[in-house]
Amino acid sequence: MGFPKDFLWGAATAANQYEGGYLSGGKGLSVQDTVTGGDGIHGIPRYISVRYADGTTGMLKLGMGCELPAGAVAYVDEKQYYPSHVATDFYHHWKEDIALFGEMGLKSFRLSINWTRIFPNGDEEEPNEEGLRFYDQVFDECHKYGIEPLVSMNHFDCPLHLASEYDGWASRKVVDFFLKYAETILTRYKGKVRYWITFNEVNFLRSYHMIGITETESNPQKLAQAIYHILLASAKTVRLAHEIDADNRMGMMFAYLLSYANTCNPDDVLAELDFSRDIKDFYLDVHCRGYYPNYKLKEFERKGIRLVKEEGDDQALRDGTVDYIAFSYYNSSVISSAPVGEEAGGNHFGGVKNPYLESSEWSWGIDPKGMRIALNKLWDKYQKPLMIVENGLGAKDRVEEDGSIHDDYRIDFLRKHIREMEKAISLDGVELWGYQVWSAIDIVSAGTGEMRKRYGFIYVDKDDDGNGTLERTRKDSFYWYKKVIASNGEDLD
Ligand code: BGP
Repeated sequence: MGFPKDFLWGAATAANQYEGGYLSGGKGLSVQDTVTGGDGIHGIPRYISVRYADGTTGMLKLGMGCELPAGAVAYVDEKQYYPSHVATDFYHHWKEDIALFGEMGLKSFRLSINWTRIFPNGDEEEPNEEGLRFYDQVFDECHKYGIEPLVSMNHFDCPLHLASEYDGWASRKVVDFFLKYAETILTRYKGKVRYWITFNEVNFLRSYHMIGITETESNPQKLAQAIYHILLASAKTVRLAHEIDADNRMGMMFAYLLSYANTCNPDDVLAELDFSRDIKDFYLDVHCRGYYPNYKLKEFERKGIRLVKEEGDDQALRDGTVDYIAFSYYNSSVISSAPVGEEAGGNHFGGVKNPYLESSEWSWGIDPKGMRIALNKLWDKYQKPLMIVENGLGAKDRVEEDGSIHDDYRIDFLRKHIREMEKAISLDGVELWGYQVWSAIDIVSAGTGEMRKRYGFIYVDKDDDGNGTLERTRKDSFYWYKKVIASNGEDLD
């Protein structure tokens, strides 16, 4: 019973939400550096500052249906506030933060490498040594505390130069630029990093601010080609990583949107099947089986999409299947064939509101049992080891007069999910390598750009407008998780 002895209890972050230092140490601009802050609770969206082909500029609202027209590029407008520029400043606090992670007893720490810290424009011949040195220090410091780094090569991040000059991932050249970046970091950090993720939430990589391509909505052929390039780059990276070090454990990462059919009406069941295939199964099938599934090929046929491939590509996909499946799990969704009732919120997709579940302040349905279901579905289908690399609660925290933060709601959320995870291991026999809570420390929200939507075990003094001392304070959940880890998941009180 219980968790395996070497279970990776950890916590996660992402460079564009945490690192800051956006132009320090030779770093170049990333598309994320052109995205403003927002306010999810008050419905204030995030914007990208855009320069159009005719030279005019404007602010483009991010969200469903938003796209940059061909020829448009994003830029940094000095009058705007961009949360990624400082974020919660890991760049200048890494020593202090890793010491706190060590104190909490983390066995693993998930972070992403900023592509533009290593290749500022993305297409240089030589990497930026100062950027490489930064992560050397970070990984060495992690090992000092016995923390295993778990590294995402790409977390919603594309060099701005690649977006402006090549139309991002729409260009085949970007596959080679990414491989060069991957080879550089795999070689440099050999022996320091063993657990890798190629792309974060690969099933959400569809918009300009993540993959740097224009016409994401109006040109399905171009989007399908860009996604193909990403999947190909990922597969080639897996193969390369195994060649560089047979000890490397290569994972793909996707957002597990567990979905239920709204009723037993076969139309709802079919709608759920379509949704699942489109939003998650397709990506898993390619990464785990090494080829495009028939339902996707048929969809391409119907839509008149023809992928442009090069010789050897099919083999590369087959050779690059992953060693383990990493996924984020926040909420489940309900799918209906016809519009009904109230919409739910969620990690990129809400669906119909589930009457059996409670919701977070941001209306994400809380579904711990869904996590057990997700683990079982994945294990049954692919028989590959699993790793939960994001799970957590975004909530507003209150700092008491004495400086303490009583985040019992977060503890309650995590406790319920850990119990279900334990059942999946001990009752269902799922092979689970680890659990990375989102997030190790407070960072900027990816969806809304807010600071007030906090996930961390450690509070960072900073508000939605960028004001604050950046001082770090342990929350109650910090001490609680420390106990959980020390007891290998037995003491959840
Ligand atoms: C996932 C992303 C993370 C993270 C998390 C929480 O989709 O991989 O980057 O931020 O969701 O989402 P949010 O920050 O929008 O609350």
